[in-house]
Amino acid sequence: MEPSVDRIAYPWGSRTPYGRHEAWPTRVDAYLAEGVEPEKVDRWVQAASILHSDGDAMDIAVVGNRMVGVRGRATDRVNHGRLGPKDLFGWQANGSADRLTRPLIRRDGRLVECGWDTAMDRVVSRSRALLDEHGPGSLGFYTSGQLFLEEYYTLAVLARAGIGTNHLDGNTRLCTATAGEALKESFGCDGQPGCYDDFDHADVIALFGHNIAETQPVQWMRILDRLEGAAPPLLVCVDPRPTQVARRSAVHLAPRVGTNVALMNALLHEIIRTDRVDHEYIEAHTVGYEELTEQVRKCSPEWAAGICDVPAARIAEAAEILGNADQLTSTVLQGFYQSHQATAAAVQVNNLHLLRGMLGRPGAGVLQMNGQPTAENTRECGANGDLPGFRNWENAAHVADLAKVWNVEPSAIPHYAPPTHAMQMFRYAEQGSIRMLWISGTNPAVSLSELSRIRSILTQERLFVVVQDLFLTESAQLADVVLPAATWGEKTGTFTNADRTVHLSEKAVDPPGEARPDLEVFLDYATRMDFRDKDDGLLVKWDDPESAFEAWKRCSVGHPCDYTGITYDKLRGGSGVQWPCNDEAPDGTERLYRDGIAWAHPDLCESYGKDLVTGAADSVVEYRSLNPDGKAIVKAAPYLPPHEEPSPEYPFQLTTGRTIYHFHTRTKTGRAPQLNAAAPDVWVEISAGDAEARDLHEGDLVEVTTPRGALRGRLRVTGLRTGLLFVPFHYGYWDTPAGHGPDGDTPSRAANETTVTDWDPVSKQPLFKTAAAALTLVRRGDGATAPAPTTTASAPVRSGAVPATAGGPGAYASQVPGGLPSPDTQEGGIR
Ligand SMILES: Nc1nc2c(c(=O)[nH]1)N[C@H]1C(S)=C(S)[C@@H](COP(=O)(O)OP(=O)(O)OC[C@H]3O[C@@H](n4cnc5c(=O)[nH]c(N)nc54)[C@H](O)[C@@H]3O)O[C@H]1N2
Ligand SMILES: Nc1nc2c(c(=O)[nH]1)N[C@H]1C(S)=C(S)[C@@H](COP(=O)(O)OP(=O)(O)OC[C@H]3O[C@@H](n4cnc5c(=O)[nH]c(N)nc54)[C@H](O)[C@@H]3O)O[C@H]1N2
Ligand SMILES: [Mo]
Repeated sequence: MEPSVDRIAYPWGSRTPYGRHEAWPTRVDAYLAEGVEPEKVDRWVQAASILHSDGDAMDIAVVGNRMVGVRGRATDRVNHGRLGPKDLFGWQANGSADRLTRPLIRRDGRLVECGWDTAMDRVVSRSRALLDEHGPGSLGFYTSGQLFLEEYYTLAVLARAGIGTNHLDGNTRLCTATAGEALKESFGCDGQPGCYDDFDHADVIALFGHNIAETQPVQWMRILDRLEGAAPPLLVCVDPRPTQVARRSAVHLAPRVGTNVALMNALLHEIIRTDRVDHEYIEAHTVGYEELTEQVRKCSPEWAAGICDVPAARIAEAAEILGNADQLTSTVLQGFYQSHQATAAAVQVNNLHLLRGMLGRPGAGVLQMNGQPTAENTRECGANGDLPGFRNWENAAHVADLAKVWNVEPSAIPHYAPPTHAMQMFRYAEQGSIRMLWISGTNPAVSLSELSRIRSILTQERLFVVVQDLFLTESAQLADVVLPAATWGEKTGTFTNADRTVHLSEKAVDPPGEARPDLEVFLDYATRMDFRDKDDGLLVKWDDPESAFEAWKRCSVGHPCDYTGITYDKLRGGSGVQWPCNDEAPDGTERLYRDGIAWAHPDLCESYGKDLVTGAADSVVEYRSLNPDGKAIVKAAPYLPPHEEPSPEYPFQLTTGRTIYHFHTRTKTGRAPQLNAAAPDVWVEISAGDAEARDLHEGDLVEVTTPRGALRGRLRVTGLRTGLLFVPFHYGYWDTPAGHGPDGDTPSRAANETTVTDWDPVSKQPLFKTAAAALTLVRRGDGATAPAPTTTASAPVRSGAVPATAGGPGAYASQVPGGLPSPDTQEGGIR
């Protein structure tokens, strides 16, 4: 028997310690459904995880036409065989009995089943009528960070050059818009500078608003293994909650939410004051250093302490560690990206790396992290608010080049204004100029801010809504046409993780019923709409995943995300490959900017930059005069207070986020028994001090109210900072007894009932992390406990008071090599 571990109780499994600059040992994790012996598996089909941006490579075990388990791929550069809890158990959702198997159309107010012809006819006839009557601007496409590259590229071609609409964006707007924007502001172009291997070499790892332990658990295993090996790294954590990352950090800074820029400016102030600046690097590779020096001159730790409510000495200590690092690796995610100064804050992390010359070598890298598994592809393929291949919509040569690839006139590609961002698309739909919204692979009726508003937009009579999904989600229930999609494991395609690693994910089983891969749906639409190029040839010239991939390669030639050296065959059998991959780099590229900044030249850059306070775009003339030689741009920003501050009526700050066991709106993880049981319902986290002051206790049923709405959940008393409440945003209404919370019989439980319609002026990413809220007691818990995990940031302050989270017999997964997890890495109740 292979050793096995309850991977709900021990999400990170056991340790395989390794020393600095050594290779991370492999550990192959596998889980097979109960009763399935390894020798009974018919075949193992290569894939990668689709439940976060890590890109954990895995094989799917198949018996007949049924998925029965998964196993990590030892040869892959990303995970060296390891899988996280969602990887191990999440695949079960594919086989769920309530999958959509036939298209649905709304007839007399109700959704009824129909055939594909009927459904597509309805979509096509509405598209045609709108094009005739209202023009291309009346059609909008809101897509995902969870489809495959081939699907986004096809969608981008048909929406931009087929329909000719500017209204195409992804839920990546909610997710990684700031990552892309921060990279453009600093380096002139999107593209992740660092990679995961940097964790092997770093002596300091700094995590800015990133709960990597829960949201990329496999990379956290890597960091845990380094912490237990020779020459462990020092961690610096910036997060208001006591995450596992915070618990293992040398310095944990827990700022008031929404004050990241103040904190960053103080850290930069200290780096400059103590002259830990790599002046040679600054001179050779950057512009803008003087402005930054000026901006942070007065931002002492004492100044920031007053704003962030973090001791000045602690800030100085963090700066000391960052300033003394030989090899600094930093990661940034939603604690920075989903707030009012998102881009401004994320750019200051880039500045830290530029100041310290920490770029382009092992261990010296910044990861402006992605969240979703395929968000990178949404961005590269131009299915977000950008043009494909990181082309600059304001640069006529870039548009002409794209037009050549597509064989259309440049005027056929809308570039009269910036591509419309998702928040604006919903505004246009609200106001009536967008009259058809095709939503694929996202569930805005749970994931967008201010849900009462989203529901009222989607249910308008004049708006024709198409939803393409696996399940009858909260959003699908509001649609006019529902298209049943095949997903991961049921279709073939590629996708790219947060460190530019491209994986192939192959079809393992047939989709249920008449469900179709998204690519087929988009191709079918293109055929029915009869989109043509300028020679009257077909606009979309491919007909399957591999030919779509080959078409994308032609679009990517000579661009940062150059895929020309990658083929499906190259991706089979071994490890994923990092772009750029071409003749000069046939095996892919570990790090960007090894030989200086490559894509910031005015003729090459993806963007001419924006003002970090107002978001106003700079002109090409301004950019050329600022950065004629295409160096990195050190861009300064002043701190501005959050838009919504606590008041007597709403005395708390409210932030939202994730738990390790669930993915987003739980359409998959809510249908995987082990994952669902670990965190079955919403909860509300409060600090011990606040709980005591208000005589509130673990398990009390409370209501959280903001000017937008309210939700109810049981209380968990944790070590998060005073004055703050936290609510996970995973819980919508599909598995509650009666309809949508606020309109139905069940009280609402979706975090986004309370969040605000507001966004970062630069990246347009919505503000899910900062709001002000009131808290009231609804009912005493009387011995009940919150349905929150004990293994994570949600651990109760009093361990022992709450039963420890465990998965039991159904959650044991094998690990090779084995060994038992050490209890001291599992703070929070596991004994
Ligand atoms: N288990 C799991 N993993 C996931 C996902 C999932 O749903 N579940 N989703 C994937 C996706 S799409 C994404 S985008 C990523 C997100 O990954 P993360 O960004 O790591 O996750 P979040 O929980 O949204 O936010 C991270 C942290 O931000 C902190 N925070 C809140 N406000 C502030 C602030 O003002 N300042 C600072 N410094 N920190 C703050 C929170 O306390 C929280 O711990 O995860 C990916 N991985
Ligand atoms: N309050 C709050 N709100 C947030 C956040 C937060 O931290 N706090 N985070 C934001 C972030 S970072 C993100 S990424 C979003 C995520 O928000 P959503 O994108 O709305 O969340 P998901 O539940 O992942 O929705 C994806 C949908 O696609 C379907 N799907 C899965 N695979 C396929 C496929 O292959 N084809 C098709 N057609 N459909 C598929 C799933 O069933 C699901 O309904 O939420 C955002 N909202
Ligand atoms: Mo995300």
